[in-house]
Amino acid sequence: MNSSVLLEIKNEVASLSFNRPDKLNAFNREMALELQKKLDACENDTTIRCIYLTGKGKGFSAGQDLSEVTGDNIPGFDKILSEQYNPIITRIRKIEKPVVAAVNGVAAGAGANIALCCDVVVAAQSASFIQAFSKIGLIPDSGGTYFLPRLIGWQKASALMMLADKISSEEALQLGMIYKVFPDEYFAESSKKIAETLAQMPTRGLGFIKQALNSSFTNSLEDQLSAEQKWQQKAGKTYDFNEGVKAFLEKRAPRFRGE
Ligand code: LHQ
Repeated sequence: MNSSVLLEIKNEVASLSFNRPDKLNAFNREMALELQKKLDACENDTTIRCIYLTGKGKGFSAGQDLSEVTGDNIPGFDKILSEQYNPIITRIRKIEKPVVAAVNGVAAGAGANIALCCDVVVAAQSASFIQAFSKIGLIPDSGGTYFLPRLIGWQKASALMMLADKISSEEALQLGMIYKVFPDEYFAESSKKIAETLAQMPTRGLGFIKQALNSSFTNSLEDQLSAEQKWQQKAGKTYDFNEGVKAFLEKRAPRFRGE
């Protein structure tokens, strides 16, 4: 049976592709648990230095598979969030490796918010983003109410969450929601290149940048300065820091190992 999340490793990049294309890669329980399992495998494999998340077919992900949340025997939303979505978001933020979201098509509901919690978010020209939740009486979950106001500001986040407007990748770029947009015909290649570049950089340093950013919006200045001090000390003890400085002084390209 084809897995709902495909894993391919090449050039030290682990590509994870959502694989329910007939449903625009909507998440059923199995797919949410499979994504968690594969994220764990990527975290533990030291040969993987960047994770690249994308979708098979036309969509990135349409969020929760709505056919699983109707009828009499549905699990409570408390269970769905604590078992399926919250662990995906916390894993992506905690993994000390860069995670690139390559949004190849529509990203709706939890699908959009999984993309937005990643470290670098790029989208194809024809992709779109929609905080679809309010259309069915729900609130943005999967970190939407945390990341979106931080990315684009309170007012725009509030309006997008309430109106559930579908916005193009160009609009998302202008709002500061995502990093770059690439033409559809070059999207796979251009987005993968970003992941491959990150995979050759000082992985541990990138992981520390991520940890420092995680605390940035909730810390006081003093606390954040202390956090920087803590992560910088760790960064200064890595092989790659040593190699980076040596290479600079020797006027040659560095050969980082991710150590
Ligand atoms: C789908 C879905 C889908 C099933 C497209 N489910 N089949 C957390 C906690 C607890 C409960 C609830 O949820 C959550 C988190 C959430 O994510 S809530 C938000 C859930 N997502 C949505 O409400 C989005 C629903 N989908 C849409 O609004 C549209 O499909 C979008 C805007 C994503 C794309 O529109 P189109 O490009 O026009 O595609 P389409 O609507 O024709 O969809 C293509 C197929 O995919 C279609 O199936 P069919 O058999 O008719 O070809 C859809 O039924 C199916 N599909 N989203 N979420």
